[in-house]
Amino acid sequence: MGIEDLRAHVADELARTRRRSAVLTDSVDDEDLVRQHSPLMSPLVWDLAHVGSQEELWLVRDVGGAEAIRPDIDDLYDAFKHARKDRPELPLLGPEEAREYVGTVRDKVFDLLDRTPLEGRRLVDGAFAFGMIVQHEQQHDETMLATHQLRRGAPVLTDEAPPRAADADSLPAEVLVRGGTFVMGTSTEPWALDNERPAHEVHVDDFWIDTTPVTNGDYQRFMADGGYDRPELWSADGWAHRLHAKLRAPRFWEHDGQRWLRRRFGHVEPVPADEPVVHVSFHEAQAYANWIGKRLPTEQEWEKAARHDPRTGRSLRYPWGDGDPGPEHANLGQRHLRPAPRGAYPEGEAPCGARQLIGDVWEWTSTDFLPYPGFSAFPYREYSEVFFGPDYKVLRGGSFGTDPAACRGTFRNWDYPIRRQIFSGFRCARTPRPEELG
Ligand code: AVJ
Ligand code: FE
Repeated sequence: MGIEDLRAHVADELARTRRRSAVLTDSVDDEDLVRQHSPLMSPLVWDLAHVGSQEELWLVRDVGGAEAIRPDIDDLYDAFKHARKDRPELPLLGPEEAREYVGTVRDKVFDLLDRTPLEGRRLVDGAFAFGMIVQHEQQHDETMLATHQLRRGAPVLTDEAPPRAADADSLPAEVLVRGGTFVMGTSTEPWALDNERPAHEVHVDDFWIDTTPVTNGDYQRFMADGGYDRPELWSADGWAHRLHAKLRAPRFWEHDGQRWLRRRFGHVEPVPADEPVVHVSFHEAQAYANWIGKRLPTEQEWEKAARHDPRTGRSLRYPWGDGDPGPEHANLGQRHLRPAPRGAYPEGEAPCGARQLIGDVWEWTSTDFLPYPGFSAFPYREYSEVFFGPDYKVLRGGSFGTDPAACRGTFRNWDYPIRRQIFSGFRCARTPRPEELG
């Protein structure tokens, strides 16, 4: 892409992303905008002004070298200074002030975009800082969508039904990925964040991986078989959490005496058996995997299933190849506010035959969030480095709430193993028995 095309592309992405942020914040009234819908989440009005504040810090000040617009509010919107549960008590900008502030910042960013060379990947003159800010806002759009899911009251968001695949019923339950090395991570993907870098070779042994994510129907069989009452299926931490939090079903499920219903953005509906299960914690995913005699995939296995092309030995950008995600490939971008039925998106299939690796639900892996060999924090330690360690588990693939520009075959998300207000699901993997390999 030439520099002028890149400039137009960045401008389009900024504008497109802001339109989604506006839908998420203009669709509720002021009372809902400033309210805390769960102690796990910020008020929506905090996310909105935080998006503007990061854009002011990273682009207007650091890249543009311009004077601060609102130095008095830096602290309020610093995610490290105040826990989410404490944010409603802060003297936050009100709805109108927040909208005006993000608009002022954005005007300055468009001026800056016009005079930035956009060459290379340096913070001061490259396109990366703009790409990072676009992705930061998109990540908050997903966070705000999760807040919408926690909000009580009538539906305010609209969506379309996701597609169904004609061959869904004939898919195998699992596919085999042969052992060997592959290239994990990337050194060339322009908008890849620091934790996805650098590209490095990894050896992975033979493994089976589920063709699709585990569905609600599968998960209900685990529940009906006493899954929530059998400590031997859970890790020690998982079982302690299961008892403490009184878990008995995925988040947002309710039993009406006859059947399971789920709340979904203000709708209450029977749980659809053929949709990937969503709003489960790592601990629940792990218990399910134990129950069915499998395990969660490692992060390395997940990425190999999603990217390795055995015909060429190369790692693809996405399961379907190197082209950007289209609506035919994956359920991304908040077009559908639910996962697509099991087996959807045949055109998004990976070389190994697995489907729905990108989009639909974030998939828990068994791997702790750690740096790749050769990692270097860029542009700030606070994006990922401060989170590395055993407290966070890696999730892969993005969800229906993730923007296509904020998700790649290499993209890494992370969260605490107890979290389930995010759009999290999983698929299982297992090590082959010798007689299965031939
Ligand atoms: C990558 C989703 C874990 O929301 O904590 C947003 C993204 N970082 N603002 C988060 C993020 C700073 C991050 N996750
Ligand atoms: Fe943020």
